[in-house]
Amino acid sequence: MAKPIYILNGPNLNRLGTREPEIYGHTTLAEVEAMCREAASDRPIVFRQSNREFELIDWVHEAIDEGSGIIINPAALTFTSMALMDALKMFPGPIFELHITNIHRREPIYHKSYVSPIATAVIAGLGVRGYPAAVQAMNELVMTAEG
Ligand code: DHK
Repeated sequence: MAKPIYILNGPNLNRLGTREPEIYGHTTLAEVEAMCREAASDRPIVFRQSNREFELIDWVHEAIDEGSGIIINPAALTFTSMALMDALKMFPGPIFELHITNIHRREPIYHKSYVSPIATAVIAGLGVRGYPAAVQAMNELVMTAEG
């Protein structure tokens, strides 16, 4: 069985759809999950969200053993968590850092990411459609790696 792509979401993304819709849109996280499952076609995915830093780190550890690739929207932890960065450094496969908004067009506090220096790619500013786009690209990458 093909190893799953892990899609991990950080703090406050459980409120997607009602959280600052003028910035993050009206699509809910459950709808984003459905978009990702469709984009993944036969590839299994693990789709999770947590407001707890340690839980995201535990899931990265799980992906080290079980996953083919990681797509992560660390949300605010992007700019604060060296612990999450250190966990991601141990992951042997491709890592996509994903943001719904273009963080580089926002206030300076959103400009320095701890994840970007270790990510294979960064997707920011496509809105929620960045998720299925990331899944499609990741699927092609890991399929190539699996030969
Ligand atoms: C989501 C958040 O929660 C913010 O803390 C980030 C990111 C941006 C997003 O665009 O998906 O800065």
